[in-house]
Amino acid sequence: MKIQKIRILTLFLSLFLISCVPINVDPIDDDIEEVPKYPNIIFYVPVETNKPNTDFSPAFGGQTRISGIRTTTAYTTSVVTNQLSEPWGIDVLPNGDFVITEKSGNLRIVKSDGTVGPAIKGFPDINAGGQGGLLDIAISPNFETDRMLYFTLSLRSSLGSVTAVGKAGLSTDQTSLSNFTIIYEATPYFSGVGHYGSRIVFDKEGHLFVSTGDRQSLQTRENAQSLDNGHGKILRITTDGQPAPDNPFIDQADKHKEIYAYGLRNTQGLAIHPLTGDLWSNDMGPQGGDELNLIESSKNYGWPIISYGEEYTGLPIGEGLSQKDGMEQPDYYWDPSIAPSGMTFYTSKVIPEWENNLFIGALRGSHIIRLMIKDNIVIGEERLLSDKGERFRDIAMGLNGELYAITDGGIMYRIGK
Ligand SMILES: [Ca+2]
Repeated sequence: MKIQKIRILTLFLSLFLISCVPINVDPIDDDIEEVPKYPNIIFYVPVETNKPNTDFSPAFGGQTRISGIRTTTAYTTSVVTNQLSEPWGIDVLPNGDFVITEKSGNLRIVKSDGTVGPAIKGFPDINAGGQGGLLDIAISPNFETDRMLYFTLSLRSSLGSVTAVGKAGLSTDQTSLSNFTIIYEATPYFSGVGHYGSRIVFDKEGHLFVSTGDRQSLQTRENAQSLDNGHGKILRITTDGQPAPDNPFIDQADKHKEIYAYGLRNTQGLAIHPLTGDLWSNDMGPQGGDELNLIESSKNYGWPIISYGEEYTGLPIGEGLSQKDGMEQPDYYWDPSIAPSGMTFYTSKVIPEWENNLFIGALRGSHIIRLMIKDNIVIGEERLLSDKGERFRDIAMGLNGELYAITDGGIMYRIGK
């Protein structure tokens, strides 16, 4: 009895003392989440705290709002230049200089000290209205010998506009382009000026993956599901614009042989996984339902039949389905939308915890997403540079283990040690 009284008194005394003494606990500790499978990684509550637009249930645990992660290695962020005009695509030359496209139709060479070169012209009739313009850029894997650059752009004709792929040689003094040639057009042309895609990356065989969009119209949206057109697709072409010889529909006369995968809405992010060689992509959902997809040959990614988003009016997309047999589930999705754009895997060991993580520029979200992916499963999400208020359009890794990101506001950031 006496012991119990003492215990109760001690408890009250402790509570009294705790309430008097300022609690010196890092508030972050309150956010820690236990993930037994990865005991060596510190996880936090999910970074997304806003209310979702939809009430879909994910198809599997961790498909959305995964645990948060936080970079512990010290890194700095600096502005390389703020003198760009609507930059869209960035890639890194073997000499460490950056090639950056500007939507209005300029190519710029930017040096790591922030020197911005003059506008390099030489492109054909670009439709730079709406979401169109000079879009992405990829450097030839053999650049040191062939000097070739590959571009996506919205090409204009009397029929409307189309996502197209072109190539040109960069002069050795890096001031001009030669022999710009269109090698592929994702037909049909359409009068609208939205949802062109479009990213372009080389695969490990030296072929080009190109993403296109559904052209942002109810009239063209269904094109993403049919294989007789180039809208809403991942295409795989040779550097001459021919279908890659082992493409899945190469022997089917009624289909576009350039198609590698389909059922996409507006893919503005493509990246090759450094270890597996797999193609990863993101896709802008409507209201909610932005996706991350591991792209496999011949697969249907569901748009506009399945989606974790809704129309901007709040009405369902089609029958309001998020899952259907024969259609791929996103490996990860965001609701509300962050509007994912250009992305890259971090392949350096300079910031060890970033190695093989995926970094994605977010437009609407105004941050850079870092995803930790293990065995093709997203296990953690972090948001970087959210204090900048910028729309991050594309991101690339420099030669010394830094990341470089460009924004719609014309800024190029360096993020690294
Ligand atoms: Ca999908």
